[in-house]
Amino acid sequence: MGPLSAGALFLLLLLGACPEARASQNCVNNQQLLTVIRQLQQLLRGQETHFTRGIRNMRSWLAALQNSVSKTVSDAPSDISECSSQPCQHGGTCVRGGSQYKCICPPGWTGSHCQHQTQTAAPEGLVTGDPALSLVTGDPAFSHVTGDPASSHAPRCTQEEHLQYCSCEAGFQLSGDGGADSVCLDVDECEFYKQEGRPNLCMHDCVNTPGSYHCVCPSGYRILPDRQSCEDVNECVTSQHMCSQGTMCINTRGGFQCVKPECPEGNSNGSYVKTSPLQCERSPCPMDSKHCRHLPKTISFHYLSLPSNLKTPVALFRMATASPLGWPRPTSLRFGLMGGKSHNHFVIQRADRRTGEVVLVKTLEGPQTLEVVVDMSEYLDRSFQTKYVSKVTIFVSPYNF
Ligand SMILES: [Ca+2]
Repeated sequence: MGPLSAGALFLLLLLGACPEARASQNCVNNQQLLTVIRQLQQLLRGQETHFTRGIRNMRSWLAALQNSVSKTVSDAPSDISECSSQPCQHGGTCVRGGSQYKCICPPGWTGSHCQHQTQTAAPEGLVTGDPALSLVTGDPAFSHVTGDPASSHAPRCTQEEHLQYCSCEAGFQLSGDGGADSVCLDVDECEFYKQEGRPNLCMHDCVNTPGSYHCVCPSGYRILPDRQSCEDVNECVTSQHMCSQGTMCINTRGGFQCVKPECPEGNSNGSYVKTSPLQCERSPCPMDSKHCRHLPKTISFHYLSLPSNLKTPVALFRMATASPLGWPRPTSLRFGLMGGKSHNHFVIQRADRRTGEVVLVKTLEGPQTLEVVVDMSEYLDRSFQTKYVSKVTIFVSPYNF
């Protein structure tokens, strides 16, 4: 046994962050910087959505305003009793409102006097009615026609003198050059924003719908109230997992894992007992067994869930002694990577005098699972005292979130 009791020392593992005051300044700054960068990215995404909604609202508002202005120009009657002259054609109903009247047209007819058939081609001299969209005319995203009949319809047109003004509802755009055969075509927002240099509308996938779009998340994620971002579902707390008895549920990004940490099998040199679901402790060594004293005093298990393509290098976790160094405590510590699957993805470095830090140095693309084993040995005047081992399993999501 080393000079320290198990209670005098603990293994500090900081998963995915280094918030401790003891952390090296460098690590804290990098982590804080990453947090700020992520917050800024989130803010940008919010702004993009806000901007898109703004454009949509503006289109809607302009279309409504144009209709209203056109009607004011062409509908203004000289006499409020004009309804008696039956101004509404094709079975339209004349309704008085204040000093004006209005025609409520039957299906298939439009215009201030129900004089236009809605499916009839617009006459020459037609003016496109949606200035907000003129900047994107000619964009392939706006001439997209699907088999869905809801993705195109006749424009809303009003007649003024010899000119016909046509407009489309928000989310639609007049086709072609706005000529006689023009129809209102659905704007494929997903396609439009997929093009280079334009922001992503959705964190994962975008689904175009007639007049609009919506975002969808992959299985294992839920959409957030911003209708754009995806958040992992924690199956372990929602009881959606099917982990059998004796196994532990570990939440991962986009899923979950059932794990069963096992202690090494005992032999004549030493044996282990499970002291908690995630820790094994070596049984006391015989007085004369030097080999036993070199076995890890504790073996602890840790699980991390990471997104794909995390920017590297990034510190993933730390291992430290809580006790101050120096007599009668250990005078020095040594840290090492003991291998484990894909250990070449990691390096270990000193964060400070009593803390080791495991750093991911290769970009990981999911889905994949890695394992890294870290050991920390205590020395007293260059003489080995005790070793502690942490086994870290890393689950990498197939997505960047
Ligand atoms: Ca999950």
